Amino acid sequence: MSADHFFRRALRPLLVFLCFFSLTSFSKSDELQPLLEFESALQKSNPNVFSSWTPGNSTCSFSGIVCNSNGFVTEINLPQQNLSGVLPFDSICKLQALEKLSLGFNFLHGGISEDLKNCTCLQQLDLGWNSFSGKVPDLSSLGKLKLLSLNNSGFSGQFPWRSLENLTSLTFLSLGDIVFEKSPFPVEVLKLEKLYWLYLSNCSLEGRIPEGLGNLTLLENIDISWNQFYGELPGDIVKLKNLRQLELYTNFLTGTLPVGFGNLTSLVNFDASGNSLQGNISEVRFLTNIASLHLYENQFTGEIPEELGEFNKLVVFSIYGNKFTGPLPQKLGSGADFVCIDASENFFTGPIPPDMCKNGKMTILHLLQNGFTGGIPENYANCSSLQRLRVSNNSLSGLVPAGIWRLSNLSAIDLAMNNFEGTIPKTWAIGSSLRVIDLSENQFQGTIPKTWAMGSSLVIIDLSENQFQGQLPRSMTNCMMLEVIDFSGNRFDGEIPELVESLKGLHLLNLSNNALTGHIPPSLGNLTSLESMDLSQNKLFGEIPAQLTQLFSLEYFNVSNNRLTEAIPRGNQFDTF
Ligand SMILES: *[C@@H]1O[C@H](CO)[C@@H](O)[C@H](O)[C@H]1NC(C)=O
Ligand SMILES: *[C@@H]1O[C@H](CO)[C@@H](O)[C@H](O)[C@H]1NC(C)=O
Ligand SMILES: *[C@@H]1O[C@H](CO)[C@@H](O)[C@H](O)[C@H]1NC(C)=O
Ligand SMILES: *[C@@H]1O[C@H](CO)[C@@H](O)[C@H](O)[C@H]1NC(C)=O
Ligand SMILES: *[C@@H]1O[C@H](CO)[C@@H](O)[C@H](O)[C@H]1NC(C)=O
Ligand SMILES: *[C@@H]1O[C@H](CO)[C@@H](O)[C@H](O)[C@H]1NC(C)=O
Ligand SMILES: *[C@@H]1O[C@H](CO)[C@@H](O)[C@H](O)[C@H]1NC(C)=O
Ligand SMILES: *[C@@H]1O[C@H](CO)[C@@H](O)[C@H](O)[C@H]1NC(C)=O
Ligand SMILES: *[C@@H]1O[C@H](CO)[C@@H](O)[C@H](O)[C@H]1NC(C)=O
Ligand SMILES: *[C@@H]1O[C@H](CO)[C@@H](O)[C@H](O)[C@H]1NC(C)=O
Ligand SMILES: *[C@@H]1O[C@H](CO)[C@@H](O)[C@H](O)[C@H]1NC(C)=O
Ligand SMILES: CC(=O)N[C@H]1CO[C@H](CO)[C@@H](O)[C@@H]1O
Repeated sequence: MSADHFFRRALRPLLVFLCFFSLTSFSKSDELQPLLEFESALQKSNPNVFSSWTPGNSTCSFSGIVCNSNGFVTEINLPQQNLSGVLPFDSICKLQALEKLSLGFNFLHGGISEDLKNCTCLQQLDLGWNSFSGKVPDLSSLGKLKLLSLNNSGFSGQFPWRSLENLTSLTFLSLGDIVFEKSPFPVEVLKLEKLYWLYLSNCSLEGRIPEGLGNLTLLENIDISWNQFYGELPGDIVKLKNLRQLELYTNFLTGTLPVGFGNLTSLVNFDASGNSLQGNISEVRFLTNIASLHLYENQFTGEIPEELGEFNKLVVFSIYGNKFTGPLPQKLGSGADFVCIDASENFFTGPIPPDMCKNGKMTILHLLQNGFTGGIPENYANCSSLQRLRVSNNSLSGLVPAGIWRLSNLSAIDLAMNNFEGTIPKTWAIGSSLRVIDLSENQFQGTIPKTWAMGSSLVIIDLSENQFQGQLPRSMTNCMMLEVIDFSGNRFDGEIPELVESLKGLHLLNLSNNALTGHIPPSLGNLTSLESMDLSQNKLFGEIPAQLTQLFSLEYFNVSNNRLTEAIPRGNQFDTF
């Protein structure tokens, strides 16, 4: 950046002078007409913006207009003004001293005419976030451009990549989120030595990423995500010592992180997720400024370097869906305002790092499907910021720290497929944000409090395959948002409670493999959204209530292995089961 600053300060007066030198017969008064044409093209969309744009006022006092000391218009600054209409480039480019056209975040439509090539003094062309159409015209006469921002502007077709060859002053190039014609990586970019910003995300690029990016040593941001790049990362990117953000996600990249990757010590955000990268990430241990590290859905192997536990800026760490092994660094997250970890679907072993919520900021703790052992560290019992606690399919065991059940911001608690034991506290007041409780396939035992979950916003309750006993709670009859109730594979006894029609959204009711007795309540016929009802392997008796024939959504119905007198009511949709 310092070189760029120098460039701006030292050369700006000279450029202005050069742009003026050619204006022989042009005078200030000639600038009113082009501006009024600009106004009339856009005015209807937001008259307020143009209230000062009247012939009675000096053009230089029009809102959004900046003039130089000689009274010539150098800037049109009207970003985020809800402007719509077609830009009259024939008029705009009559403003022969125009250096900056900033109209991002509007609703401009139509195309850019060839007249743009007359805007030869332009240094900043900012038209991103608009609804233009058609191709971007040749830009090679805009040799003074430093900033070209067209991201998410609606253009299409082939971008004039060749023009970039002439735009050697460019420091900021943003062409992402545009459906261009497919193109290989534009090699013209490799000559733009002043670039610090390169945003080419989601703009139909394909093929290999060439060597040469490493020469653009002022780069601070490279975003080439959401393209179809394949092959290996160019080895020379490790020369980009100023790089703060490197976004490579959602491509088809293979191979390993290049040798020397650890030299990118300025990196703050690194996202390589959704590729097929492999090898270890041992060089990441040098990237001590990293705040956000996304490597999920790749083929990475090896251990997470112990040094990541010392990183005191790391707040988001997402590495799910790889082949990592070994333990997580036990100090992970302890030195930072750590917010989120997702290390699911790897082969991690060892204990859960205890201090990730040390600063009370953590919201997501996802460690599903690994080989973690030990318990849930006591520290998380006072992590009141926690919203999602999901550790299913591990080898965790022991008692769940009591405070966990009381965390009031939790929306999901998923402890399934572990060896947890103990009881559900009698006083567990389900927080209003809790949607999912999955305790299935553990060793939980004891009874469920009668008024448990009363009036909550739960969507899924899965307590299956534990050793719970006693009566089913009556309370969930008024959990209006419930979609899944699975209490199967426990030791519940007593009768099935009346489940009233407030459970309109219930899709699945599984009470199988318990010791339930009594009749099947006719009120189950009120659960009109039910797709699956399994009451098998209990001690139910009597008849199947005729009301159940009203369950037209039912696709699975099982009442086998009970003591019912008649298996299935005749003459209804159950005949098909
Ligand atoms: C000049 O612009 C101001 C708003 O900035 C407006 O109130 C005023 O009416 C304009 N003057 C004339 C003569 O149009
Ligand atoms: C643009 O429109 C939105 C929605 O109508 C409005 O909230 C906003 O204030 C407008 N902005 C300007 C600068 O007029
Ligand atoms: C550009 O400027 C030249 C000379 O001022 C003029 O003749 C021409 O019509 C303008 N427009 C285009 C599209 O070249
Ligand atoms: C672009 O640059 C080339 C080589 O530097 C030059 O010959 C050509 O005139 C330039 N094009 C325009 C339109 O300025
Ligand atoms: C890619 O860009 C197109 C066009 O702007 C947009 O519609 C789409 O949502 C973008 N995709 C992503 C993943 O951002
Ligand atoms: C990068 O710089 C090296 C050394 O200055 C040079 O040999 C090479 O051609 C450059 N690569 C590109 C693609 O410009
Ligand atoms: C990383 O930086 C060190 C020290 O500056 C240097 O010796 C080494 O060659 C660099 N590695 C790579 C791969 O560029
Ligand atoms: C990581 O991979 C590199 C390159 O394959 C290898 O040299 C290094 O020993 C590996 N480091 C660890 C800790 O496995
Ligand atoms: C939780 O309690 C432990 C021990 O009392 C304390 O060190 C930690 O800072 C607390 N965490 C939060 C988020 O309050
Ligand atoms: C549990 O994890 C194992 C691997 O550890 C995996 O094979 C299995 O599919 C997972 N089970 C479920 C139900 O996700
Ligand atoms: C629920 O079903 C029972 C038995 O079929 C019926 O008598 C009752 O009216 C229904 N309840 C509601 C609230 O619809
Ligand atoms: C990421 C990026 O380059 N975003 C740019 C998108 O366009 C707007 C308006 O031109 C710019 O302000 C952003 O910087």
